[in-house]
Amino acid sequence: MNGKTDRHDNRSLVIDVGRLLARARAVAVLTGAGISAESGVPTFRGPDGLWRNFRAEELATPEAFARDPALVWEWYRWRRRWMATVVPNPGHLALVSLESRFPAFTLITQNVDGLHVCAGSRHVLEIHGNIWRDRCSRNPAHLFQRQPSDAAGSSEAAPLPRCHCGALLRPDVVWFGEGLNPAHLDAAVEAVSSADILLVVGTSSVVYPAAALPAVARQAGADVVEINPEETPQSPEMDLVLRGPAGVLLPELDRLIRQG
Ligand code: BJW
Repeated sequence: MNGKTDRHDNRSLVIDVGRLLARARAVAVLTGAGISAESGVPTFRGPDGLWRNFRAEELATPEAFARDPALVWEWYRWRRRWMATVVPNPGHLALVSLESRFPAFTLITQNVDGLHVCAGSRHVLEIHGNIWRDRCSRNPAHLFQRQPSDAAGSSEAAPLPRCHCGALLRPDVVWFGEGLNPAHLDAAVEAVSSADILLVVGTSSVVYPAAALPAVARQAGADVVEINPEETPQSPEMDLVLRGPAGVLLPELDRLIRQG
């Protein structure tokens, strides 16, 4: 198949997805790192997802933090400095616009960068937490909001942050082996179970329990659509697949919906 045919096929698929959206009353969207890639936030997996030869699975764990909190904080401070410089892209903004068109719309994100809320999305579940909050490693009720403007000063050599109780602080994010906030997970399951359509955008669909949400939606009768430039292990199960960047395809879908 040549590039021209690919583009033509994608166009007609975009129109198909636009038709599904036009009929829908309840929409759920599951996003992953890929939606922020066009803002300049590195994804986790693939050759560009490595940080100093470490994989996310080696750093985003309670064991890694217990073993070497300085290394884990170094990674998070590096990511915060990076994220402090980025802004929402057309993919985030298209989801803001789409939200206003449906009676029920839930945006479930695995991203911790806060860009959906920054863009203006209202009904957002940040199921893996938020990198701009610190939490006490001894008392999880002790939370501390950080600002992107603080990130510039957080050099790698700075002392590790501590709670007023003396314990180390950690980013308020969900690491491997840790449970998600049950209220967030319940709300996400409820949203995909009651959705007419679930858009799965920019995720490799390998990290659970988020990766189970498309199957939950499908079993409840929703159409499930993947938006990703690359094949994922779940692509064969999708009702429709749009191959391409979220920052192009989501604005196209939004335009179709606005045109009626
Ligand atoms: C574009 C693009 C463009 C690029 N446009 N797209 C069942 C089966 C097997 C294993 C498990 C299971 N249940 C649980 C597990 C274990 C584990 C797990 O899933 N392991 C797998 C790796 C096998 N899960 C857990 O441990 C979870 N906890 C749990 O289940 O606890 C049980 C429990 C219950 C009660 C008590 C105690 C325990 C927790 C998982 C937490 C994941 N955390 C991280 C770090 C968050 C903090 C941080 O950011 O620092 O979350 S890991 C990392 O992966 C991060 C992401 O949110 C997550 C998903 O990654 P994502 O978003 O998909 O990114 P990538 O990089 O993988 O993919 C990017 C995609 O974008 C690619 O496909 C590109 O093609 C695409 N793309 N440009 C559109 N322009």
